[in-house]
Amino acid sequence: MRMRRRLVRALVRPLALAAAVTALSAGSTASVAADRAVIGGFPVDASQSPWTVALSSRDRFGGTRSGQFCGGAAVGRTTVLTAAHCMDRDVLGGPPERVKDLKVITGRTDLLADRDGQEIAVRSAWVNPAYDGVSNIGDFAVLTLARPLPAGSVIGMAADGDPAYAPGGAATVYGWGDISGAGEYPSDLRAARVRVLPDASCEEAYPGGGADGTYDARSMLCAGEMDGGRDACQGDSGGPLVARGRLIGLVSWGIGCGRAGSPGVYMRVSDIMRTLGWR
Ligand code: 4AZ
Repeated sequence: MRMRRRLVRALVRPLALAAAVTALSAGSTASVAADRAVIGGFPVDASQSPWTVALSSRDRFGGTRSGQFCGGAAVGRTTVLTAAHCMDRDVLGGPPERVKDLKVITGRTDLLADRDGQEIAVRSAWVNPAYDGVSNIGDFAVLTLARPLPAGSVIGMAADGDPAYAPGGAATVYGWGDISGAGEYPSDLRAARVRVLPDASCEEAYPGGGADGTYDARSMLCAGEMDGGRDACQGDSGGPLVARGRLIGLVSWGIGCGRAGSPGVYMRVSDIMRTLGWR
């Protein structure tokens, strides 16, 4: 495991992933899966967060966990927000339109339960052209689906000035990502309760200038626990951070997962709305 990394990777290691799944299904790490989560989380049913979708390509990531490699948040019946870095060439092996089986999965708690929920093809992917993989600024993309998601799958976005962004407030992050920071991918959806943190916490943790990203308070949101323990991790990228029932963030980056002094960094949804002219 790399101790320091600029996270910006979805699941770029399908083989490590397959090994982790084997370990989980063999039961050797089942207790870890049972009591941790995202990092420090708990299991949730897909019906409790119907706007949390999995991004999938079995061609690219293998079929065991339904091809899941990132998360996404449904903000319209045919519109899903995710992270731009999930659409990177080094994640997908080429531009998204070349990934013929790129889909979102809705209504499936357990990625091993291939028949649960629905798989909906991605018709087109718009990747923010201003995304900068060094600072991590602008890490979002908009997926347009070939068919609508089921009714009730959409979450409202918190506009600029919404109290849901206030530091100290409770928020929840959802995903199928690494539960330990060591490449242990669960098959079931999980969630972790975190807090919205002051921008200063992430400005201190991520001042920029090195190989790590740079925290930009205008377009990013800082969340987690200063003592660590609850956080998003690899494979959760693009997925939702929700407060007061509204979408406030998309999982983007951080150093490591759940480490004290290194909170999670999210794309700030109000700034995505501003950039897209959605208001
Ligand atoms: C990742 O690798 C990643 N702790 C996403 C979020 C966080 C860390 C890593 C936040 O995609």
